[in-house]
Amino acid sequence: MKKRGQTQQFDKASFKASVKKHLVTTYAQNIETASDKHWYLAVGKALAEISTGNLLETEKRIANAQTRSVNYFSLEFLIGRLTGNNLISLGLYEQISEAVTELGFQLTDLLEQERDPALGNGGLGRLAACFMDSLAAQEFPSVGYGLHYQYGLFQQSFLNGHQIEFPDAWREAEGYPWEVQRPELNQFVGLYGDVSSYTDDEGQQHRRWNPAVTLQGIAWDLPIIGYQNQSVFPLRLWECRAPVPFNLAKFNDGDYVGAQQTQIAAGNVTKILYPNDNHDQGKVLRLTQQYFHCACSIADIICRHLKNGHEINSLSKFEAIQLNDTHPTIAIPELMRVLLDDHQLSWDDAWAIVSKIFAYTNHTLLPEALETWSEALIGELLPRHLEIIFEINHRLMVQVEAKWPGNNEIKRKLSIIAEGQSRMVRMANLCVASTYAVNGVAALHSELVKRDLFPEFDELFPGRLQNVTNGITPRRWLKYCNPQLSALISEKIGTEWPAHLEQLEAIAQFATNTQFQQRFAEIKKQNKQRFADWVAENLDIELDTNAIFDVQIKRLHEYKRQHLNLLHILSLYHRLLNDPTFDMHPRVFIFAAKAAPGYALAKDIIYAINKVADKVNNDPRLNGKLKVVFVPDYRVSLAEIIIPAADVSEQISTAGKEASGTGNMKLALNGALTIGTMDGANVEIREEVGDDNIFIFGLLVDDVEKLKSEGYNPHTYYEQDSLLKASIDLLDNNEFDATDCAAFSNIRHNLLEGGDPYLVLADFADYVNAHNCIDAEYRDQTQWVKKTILNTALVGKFSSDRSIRDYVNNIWHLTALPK
Ligand code: 26Q
Repeated sequence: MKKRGQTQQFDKASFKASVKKHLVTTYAQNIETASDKHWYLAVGKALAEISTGNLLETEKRIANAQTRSVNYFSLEFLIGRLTGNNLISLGLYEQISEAVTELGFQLTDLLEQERDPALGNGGLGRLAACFMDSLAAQEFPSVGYGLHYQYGLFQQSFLNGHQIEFPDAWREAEGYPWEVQRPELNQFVGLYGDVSSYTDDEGQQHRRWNPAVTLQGIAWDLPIIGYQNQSVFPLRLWECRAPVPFNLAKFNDGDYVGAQQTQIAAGNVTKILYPNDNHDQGKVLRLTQQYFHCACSIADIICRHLKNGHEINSLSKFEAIQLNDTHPTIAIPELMRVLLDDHQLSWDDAWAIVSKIFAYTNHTLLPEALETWSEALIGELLPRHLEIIFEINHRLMVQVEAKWPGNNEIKRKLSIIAEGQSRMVRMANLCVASTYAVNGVAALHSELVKRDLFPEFDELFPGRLQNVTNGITPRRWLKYCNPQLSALISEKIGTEWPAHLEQLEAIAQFATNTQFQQRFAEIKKQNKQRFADWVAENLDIELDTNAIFDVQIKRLHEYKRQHLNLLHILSLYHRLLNDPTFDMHPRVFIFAAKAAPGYALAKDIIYAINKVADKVNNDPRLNGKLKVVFVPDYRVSLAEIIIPAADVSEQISTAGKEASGTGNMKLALNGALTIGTMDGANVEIREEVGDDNIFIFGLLVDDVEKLKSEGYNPHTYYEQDSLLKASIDLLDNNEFDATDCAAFSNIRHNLLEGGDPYLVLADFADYVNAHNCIDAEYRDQTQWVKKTILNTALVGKFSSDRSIRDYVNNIWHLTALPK
């Protein structure tokens, strides 16, 4: 047998020939005149030749290993640019760089040509991408299933401070070089129609769904390349098209245009990613997307299982399905339907399989984000699935009755169907009832899932509710995005750490070593300069790299409290102008965030920050001590240059609201100190880095609940804290915006008259205090640098490799492919 090496065999001459071939034959460009963009595309295609070969090899190895695979179902995969990262995984970065230089280009320039595939909103989608990377790095058999959206998350720009949105055609005109179609895997999907009964030859009663509409699923694979191990696993994305021939009857009637109607409708299904984050809207098209995704993916899994020579009854032995939040929940009744109606299994046999295949990850406790679908809508779109959901619910209610006889209150709470004006299907309840494991995404969050969200389910199904703390891939979020720090670390502790992040602990011993501190600090400075150059070039704002770079980068949401950060900035502005004794180290506040297009207050907060930025950046009275930069169009590739440049990481959600956060992990890994509440994974970051190396402030989860139940009144804080009053009043006196103060007064109104639902005012004083500590401690550079080194050293736990091993050991029960 051919031995598989650690890194890819490489022949520079044939690679260069392949690039040229693609330039001419795939992209129809002349070698002499082709642009950087076309050279990038051709390099991508030449590399994809290698990864596609390895993908097929890995597929065979999995089939031969006769082992269990996990199928990660997610409506979002926020993978970021692939080329640079894949070069690292292939172990070919240096060689390709050389080859590209010989072709007359700089590899780094070509890599800048790649658009981010923005097939996700934020944390949940990025988590899915990190998990795929870690599955491949550790060679656990896996497939990611998602949607091939034509347009990813909107592109954001600012017009007079207001967010405006543009469609994101991430594949551009030429297509994405890394993707490959798999026509033999295409699927058909039904929708609408009715359900009928029939009796088979043996006198058995069956149900049959007769869909009124059929869609076609086109399979596209993106390669997930294992870190220096040559295994490649598919991220399989389904594109929806109308099946050909479309409406033949109409076509033959001469209604050529009418015959294409269905094609137009089918084209809508995967046209666009919904831009909501932590908010459910209940749109038919969204449910159609979810079902389309699940039907294609379930069909693909079963095809693979049967093709590998297995019986349908052994499905759960070979396949696990992880549901990334409730978004793909409809896969549960879909698999039941296929087993019952297509494979004619009994309910009990089908349920025995289904209830051993699915596991569900919960990412939120926010009520507005818990998905429900109207019974009427599901009944219309998926009539057979509604019947199956009713039957699952009926059996659940029988179990509840057995455990709590006569207790209708618990029945009402646990029921999959919520009673009310219009009956709703609760997707989270369906998940908990049908899966063998449910997990939260950080220790605190998982406790709250048990204590507040599903206490009775926890009693009914002991052990089902678990925790798997999130993680991030160290390949993209340290090795790739921070090459200088990576080189320094490798120099000290060897080169194995990207695959074994716990080894970083060994650099803690250098935290007080003066020479190491100097080099660490110098690298931070250079990363700050790299970002400052980017800001100067793209936003025309000059930044001083001696200032503290204070970073809040994440979706814009009230619970994340960008407006608390804004109030603190206003307090500094107020003090600089009104308190002659006030001194502060220069600070740059860096924001990047997209607001959901329909989220008015979130957009007002963006506008207000932009207006404050305009003013403070140009106010000579501030002596350059205060700068505010709102970087437009936040995306993975921007995070890759902001994160290594950060001194301070803002993780300031109201306690109990942020399930985990993962930006907190990326920033700490790159040596930023966290200012944060006791929320989500901040709690565990504090545990790892120690209290001296993090700035914790604010109410705890229990304080929040107590304060709310006692009747929280923001006015008392406003009246009693003069700095808070001065800061809030700045929102209302045309200081920053002479023309349109609506945004400012909306924020003020939300905080004072609107009841301040996220307790911004209650946490303000403690937040300001924590910032004062940061200011004081930053001035002692020796101490500060020591703390930043310890942050990098002590966050190895947050590698997504560890998260994946937790899933593997406690939930999926997989074995890695043999070497
Ligand atoms: C739901 C219904 C209809 C349309 C869209 C949605 C929708 C889409 C995306 C609902 C939620 C999301 C995304 C949620 C999300 O990103 N949650 C974050 O997940 C991270 C990974 O676990 C956590 O770190 C964050 O704390 C959590 O907010």
